[in-house]
Amino acid sequence: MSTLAARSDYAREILHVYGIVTWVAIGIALVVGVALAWIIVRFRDQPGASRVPAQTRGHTLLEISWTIAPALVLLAIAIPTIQVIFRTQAAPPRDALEITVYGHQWWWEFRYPALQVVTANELHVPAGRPVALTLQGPDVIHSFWVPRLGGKRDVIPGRLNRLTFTAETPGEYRGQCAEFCGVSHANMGMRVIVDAPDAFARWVAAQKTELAEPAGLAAEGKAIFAGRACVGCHTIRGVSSGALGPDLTTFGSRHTLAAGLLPISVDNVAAWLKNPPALKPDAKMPALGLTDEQARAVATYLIGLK
Ligand code: HEC
Ligand SMILES: [Cu+2]
Repeated sequence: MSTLAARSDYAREILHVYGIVTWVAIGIALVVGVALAWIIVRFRDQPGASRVPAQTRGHTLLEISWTIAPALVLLAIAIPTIQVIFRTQAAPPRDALEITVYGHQWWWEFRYPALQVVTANELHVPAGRPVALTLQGPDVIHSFWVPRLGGKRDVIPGRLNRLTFTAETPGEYRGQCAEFCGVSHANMGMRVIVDAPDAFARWVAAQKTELAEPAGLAAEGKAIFAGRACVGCHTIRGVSSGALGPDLTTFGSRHTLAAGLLPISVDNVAAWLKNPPALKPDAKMPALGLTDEQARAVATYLIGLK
């Protein structure tokens, strides 16, 4: 999660301004440091020196120059900064992939309206194509931040913020909510998976294929899921249509559980289902009193959804 290893046009723009500010600051620090060292040595107390050195008041040239010099420094920083603000706030190109990002306490929802795909916590984007994120939120302020790709941009209830970037290199990039949003703010991670264009097309196709009817333990899990409150909060295409929690239609194709909290495995998912707030403080999914066997059956069913 380093802003210094930029892998998108947007992140490079920010790094460019960051570089200018850093070099300007290093230059000023050198001038001040050298001048200070020189003054300390040159004007140190010496045997026989008079106690009070000559006093200067109202030196016009000095006062004008230390007003103009900082103004020039600020100008040198402001020009590239303002240019970058305009470049990164420009309307997204026409061929951009539209994605709506919802920041929830404490997980991320990603909707691809044109592709009719909905997922959570792991955002897939194609390399080399601009993506236009629209950020919005139903509860409190969050902030979308994937240091190597883009952000921070706040996710503000009642307001649409935009963030456009083109990811360069396929790979996995970690992100994190960057605006304190409550008890589990630190547990509100995300991953952006940048796919080569053909891999992205395969991922989209996989999100939309008909789900196979489960058998054995997974079939038991499906029956438990369908008979419980789960259906009121979670969507599984063809099974339920809840909207308070993440869409689980292709839960098994994700790598992590509950916004990057744990890797997905039968043990971890079963532990989550038995008592979510025990793993993630104040999680908005309640413990629903599943037994160990029931939790394992549902976990097996959910992991099979891919
Ligand atoms: C009151 C609504 C509610 C109910 C009922 C509920 N959940 Fe959840 N569930 C949520 C919320 C909200 C989250 C996101 C929690 C977080 O990550 O902070 C979640 C997260 C999950 C996750 C992790 C999803 C991911 O993408 O990482 C799974 C799996 C899950 N729930 C399964 C279930 C199952 C199975 C049931 C029924 C036994 C159930 N839930 C009942 C609201 C609910
Ligand atoms: Cu947060």
